[in-house]
Amino acid sequence: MKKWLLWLTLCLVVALLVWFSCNPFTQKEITSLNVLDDSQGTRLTITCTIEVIGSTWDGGGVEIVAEGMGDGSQAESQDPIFAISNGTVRNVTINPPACDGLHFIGGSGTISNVYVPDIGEDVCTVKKPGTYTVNMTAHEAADKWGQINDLCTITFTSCVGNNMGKFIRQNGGKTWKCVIYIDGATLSGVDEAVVRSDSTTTTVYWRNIICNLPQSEWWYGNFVVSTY
Ligand code: ADA
Ligand code: CA
Ligand code: CA
Repeated sequence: MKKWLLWLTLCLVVALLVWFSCNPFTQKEITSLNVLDDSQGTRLTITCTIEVIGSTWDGGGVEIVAEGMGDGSQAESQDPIFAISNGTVRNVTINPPACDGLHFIGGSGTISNVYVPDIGEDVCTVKKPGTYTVNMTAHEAADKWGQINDLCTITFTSCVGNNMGKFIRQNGGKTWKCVIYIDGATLSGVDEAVVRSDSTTTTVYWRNIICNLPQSEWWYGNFVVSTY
């Protein structure tokens, strides 16, 4: 056989091999980022706190699963799923383990349309002074739903929760004033109180609360309570 024919055959074989390995028609489409798992981009696995600083984090209905951030028990050392300062978190489900929930870390902050089917240590905490708004459905708090550890004006609007010790707790033994608005809450399976505080200057304004407890047991402490 002629040499040039051999070369031609060889080139043809190489060309066919290249074609079959790189053919754009057989290539798989890249459908998701590597932070998403394979359930059609509806699940987001995280391994550290999402810090929302001066921005809006809109999950668009995504479900978060936290790995290595806590076990959702009553251990106090778990990481929050979100830390918010001058920002908004909305439209997200936080699946178990919900660890230490969402933290407000200063300035202003909003939680809107967030769903937590199984609360971890607690579900939202004021860590630093600020003005905050919470609209969330969250169930199964072993003890506290919301925790207030620093000065704030905080509004809970259309919140829903089933099974908890108390809905809101100002940190034990603290006597500084915080201002709490409850603008609609549907609470069932509450064991202890809607709000518990050891401060006499803290003020709770409320309207449209539905709760399994008799109203005489809603407020645990000697703080100021008023409808609005
Ligand atoms: C408990 C604990 C506080 C704080 C709080 C929280 O009340 O005593 O120090 O950690 O929980 O923020 O969960
Ligand atoms: Ca706690
Ligand atoms: Ca906590």
